[in-house]
Amino acid sequence: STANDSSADCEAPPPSGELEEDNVAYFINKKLHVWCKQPRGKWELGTILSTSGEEASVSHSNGNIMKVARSELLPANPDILDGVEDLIQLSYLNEPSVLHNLQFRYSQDMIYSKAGPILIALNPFKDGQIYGNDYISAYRQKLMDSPHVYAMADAAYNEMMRDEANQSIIISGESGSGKTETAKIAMQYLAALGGGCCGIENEVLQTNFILEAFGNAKTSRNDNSSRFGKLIEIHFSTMGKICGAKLQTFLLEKSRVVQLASGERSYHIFYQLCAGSSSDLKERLNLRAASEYKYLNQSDCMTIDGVDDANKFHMLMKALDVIRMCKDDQELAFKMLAAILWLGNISFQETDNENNIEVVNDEAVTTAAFLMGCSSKELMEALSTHKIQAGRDTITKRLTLRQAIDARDALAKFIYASLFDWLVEQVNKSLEVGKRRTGRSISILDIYGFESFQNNSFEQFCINYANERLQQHFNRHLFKLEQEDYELDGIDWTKVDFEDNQVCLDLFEKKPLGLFSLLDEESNFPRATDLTLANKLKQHLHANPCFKGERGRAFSVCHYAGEVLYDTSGFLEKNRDPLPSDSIQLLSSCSCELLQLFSTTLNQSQKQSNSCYGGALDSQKQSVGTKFKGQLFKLMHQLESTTPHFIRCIKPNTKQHPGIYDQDLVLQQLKCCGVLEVVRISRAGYPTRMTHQEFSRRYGFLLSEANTSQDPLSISVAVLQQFNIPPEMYQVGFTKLYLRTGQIGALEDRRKHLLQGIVGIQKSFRGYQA
Ligand code: AOV
Ligand code: MG
Repeated sequence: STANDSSADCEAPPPSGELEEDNVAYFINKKLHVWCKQPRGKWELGTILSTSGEEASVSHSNGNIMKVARSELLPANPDILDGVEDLIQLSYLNEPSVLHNLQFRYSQDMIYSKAGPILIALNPFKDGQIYGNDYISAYRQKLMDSPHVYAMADAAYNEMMRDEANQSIIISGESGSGKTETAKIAMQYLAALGGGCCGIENEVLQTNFILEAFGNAKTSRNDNSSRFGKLIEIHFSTMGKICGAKLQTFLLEKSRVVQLASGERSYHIFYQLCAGSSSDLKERLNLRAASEYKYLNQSDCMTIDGVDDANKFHMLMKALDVIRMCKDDQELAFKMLAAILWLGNISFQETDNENNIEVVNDEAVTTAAFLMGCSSKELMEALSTHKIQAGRDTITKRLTLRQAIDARDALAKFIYASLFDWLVEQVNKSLEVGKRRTGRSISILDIYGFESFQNNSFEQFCINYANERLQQHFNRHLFKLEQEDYELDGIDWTKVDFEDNQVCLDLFEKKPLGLFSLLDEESNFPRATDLTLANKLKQHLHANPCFKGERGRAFSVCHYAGEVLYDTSGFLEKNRDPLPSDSIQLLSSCSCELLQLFSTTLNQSQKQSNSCYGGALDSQKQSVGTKFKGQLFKLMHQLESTTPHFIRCIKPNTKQHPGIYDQDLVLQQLKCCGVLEVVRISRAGYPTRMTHQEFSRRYGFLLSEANTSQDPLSISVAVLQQFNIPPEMYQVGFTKLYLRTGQIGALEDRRKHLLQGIVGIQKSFRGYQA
């Protein structure tokens, strides 16, 4: 144990947040634990034996004594604080203390913790038996109050009912950290509160299954990775029962339909369809085994351990029934999937020496054309030629192999993305809220967290921008909460500093000189290359402190979560996301109703363009980046009218195994998801808050002179004075006492000592009696 074995010398300076000159002696004296940074970055517990100059001699728990630089030491919390539920309760809020506390809890299967208003969820990678109806009612009846998704969902629900204010639960974290599972757990809680009528709450839960089939895939980091962002807005009746819901999705990863990394799969639905469809359906769609399709077999991975795709397909069909999608529509959707798979098997051959190609007329072409409702000839033409209108004449140009492959893949991607949007629309129709109410909804946002890899491309660029926006929302909310609290209680607010990330957001959003604007400008320019883009960015943005030009096609952005190096390769193409006019033409002439619908929707959003082979972005078409930015603005606008609740999911290891806690990995995520930022903000302020009643009850008896006043406020102030707590370390509010970090430690220490003394006396007294 730490602090109870030395004589009470209360004139020693109370420890402040860091290990500083004036409290090292205190630590040595009291043999208090410190964190000691090891050569490989890990932190280990030890006690300081002595110091000389900038060096300290530290003894570790294994008996080793080492010389360490003083700067490598941080104060550790007393054992009594091991595993506290809220990190803010820690006397010392440094990185190793936060890491240790979470690890301590994780090792005891306590996967949820709080950091002030945030819920931290560590992925257990096992069924912890902490969900289900018994737990739901325990939280509902306040029989349990330890940190849990249920507790947060309950708080959101109660606030909604009490204030008639819309709520949001914002979940973020990196891939595989548990966002989607957490969202489902929150929905499960809300659904258990009951539905208005006809099992609408069950419908809401079933949507998860449908969305996951079409929008999730196995990646190297998560066997069930969501490849899109999702906001579900759940509406409640005046009685507090679910009465409808609305889904919004963001930025589906289209490239996965046509291109797979090794060890990864395409969207679950393709494998489910191939494995689970009835022989009748197989015949109607001319379906083969998944391994016979190039879009699927290009990766070495066709199955997922422990997952039965055929069974999943049956569950999917049930879920589609639950949301009342008619069998005809279901069949249409499956037909589109089969068409995509057959499109992928279409191949090309060169016709002459000039690199001109034609489509190989085989089963792939006939089946794809049949499923799409066009002739093989029409399909072959659209994939191998480009028609240009020149006055009254039409000039037909043959495509090169690269162009033909791109045209084929663009068509497949377009059909899949349109199908996904259509599906979301069908789900929304089925969950539609009768009359649009406000004031009684809870929105749950499950969106990709900050990403920083070796190689970061356009996807990371968009994702990280989204996180930058969410981070600002989060900071402002936190700031507001703190400010309200302080001002209400009459304490001096100016002594607290916050940082904002507006400069970084400006870098992305400013017009005309921001990342998105410049990217669009360059996308409009036919001769532009990724290199000219990079140069343009460097030329115009070098003055922004969050921007750094790098060598060649690269640039860096200083995000709130750290610096990320982006490679502009592919940026222009991904931002333009072209679909050749010939393909658009083809789609509108197909007899398949869905394809007609898709092409009409496309035409509504963009005027038909003449060319995309020049490389330019069609002037009428919105770029992917701009569209995403627009969606995000709308999202932020929606969220701003809600009371937010934040959940940060953390992945304790990359192996997806239970019981492994990788400190470095956790630390890096705590940084990325802003938990350390909260800790920092709390440290800047006065994290320890106790009402005068609580404080005087807990520490009043430590006063050496009996205080004549019974008033809790004057007792509190007397305690602070007796223990020489410097005035800059606390503020006295109307109702509460606000203390800087670390201050409560010294008082607790004193209190424990005195209490132990009392217990000791009682024990010996009892012994005497016996
Ligand atoms: P993600 O949504 O954050 O990743 P998931 O929610 O899909 O991550 O979680 C990944 C896996 O972790 C799940 O399939 C479960 O096996 C396990 N898991 C997560 N949370 C829990 C929990 N509370 N209890 C038990 N197991 C859990 V991504 O969608 O990849 O960003 O794009
Ligand atoms: Mg997910």
